[in-house]
Amino acid sequence: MGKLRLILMASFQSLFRGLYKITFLSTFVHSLTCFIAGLTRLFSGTKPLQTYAKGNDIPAKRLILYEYEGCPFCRIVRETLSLLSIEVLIFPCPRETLKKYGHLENSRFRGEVKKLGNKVMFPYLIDENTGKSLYESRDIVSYLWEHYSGGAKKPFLYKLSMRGPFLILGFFFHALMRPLPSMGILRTPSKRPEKLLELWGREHHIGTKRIREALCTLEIPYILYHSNAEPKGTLKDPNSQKSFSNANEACSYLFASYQDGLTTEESPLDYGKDDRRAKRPPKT
Ligand SMILES: N[C@@H](CCC(=O)N[C@@H](CS)C(=O)NCC(=O)O)C(=O)O
Repeated sequence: MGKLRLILMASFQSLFRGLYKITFLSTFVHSLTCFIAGLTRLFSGTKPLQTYAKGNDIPAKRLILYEYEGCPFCRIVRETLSLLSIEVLIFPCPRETLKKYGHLENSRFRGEVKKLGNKVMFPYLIDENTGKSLYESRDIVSYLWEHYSGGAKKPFLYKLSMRGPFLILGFFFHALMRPLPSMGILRTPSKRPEKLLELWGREHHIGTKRIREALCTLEIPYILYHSNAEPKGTLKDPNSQKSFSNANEACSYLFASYQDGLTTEESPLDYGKDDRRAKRPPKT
């Protein structure tokens, strides 16, 4: 990663830290930055595929995804799940540190991925319907199309968003626009809820994204429904019987109810400090 890019990202991080402290600006800045991040991904997956509404190929058992919000490879998998309206059980695996690739010490779910797939890399998808487990975002996306698209055609904008330049643009702008550790990048220690939380929404929907970020940093597992059964951005917590449709309220509730320590606070300048020449795990 170029030094200049890291400096730029660190500057944006400081800028946003300041802006979010100004209460009346905070919601506007959240919305604007989520919107720009979505725009640079061409809002891929936000509009469901119409043919899928007929109910073709719905997985009998819910798919399971280990991922985190700050990971661009996880994003393209979520975009595809959203486009195909597939519900999924999410186990959030934010980083413990930016300094080291695949670091695992206190994380709630990273250890499960290591045990199941033998490497700490995301996204990681498990499909109990076929007994398949997959790393590699591109492989997962192809798998989803092959098994759960009902033979539908890929929409033009979705195909475009998967091309190199848009992947790079999306990655870069997302990192600039949503740079704070608590935006689903680094972990915030939390109490684990007994029952799974539930979230309705689509990829790049602003309210849904903000709630996903909070659930992610707090490592709270949840069912993500890509359906219209509830308005987008609805969060339900069966542990307290509470329901929210406002992202500010939902995020405040999540932190007040479950946070149990401080978010790992690092700057993009820490990226790769402890493993500058770390090798990516080999493809299996
Ligand atoms: N080629 C893989 C790359 C996956 C990858 O490098 N994921 C990063 C997150 S974006 C990762 O797992 N990093 C290790 C970590 O988070 O500690 C893919 O397309 O899925």
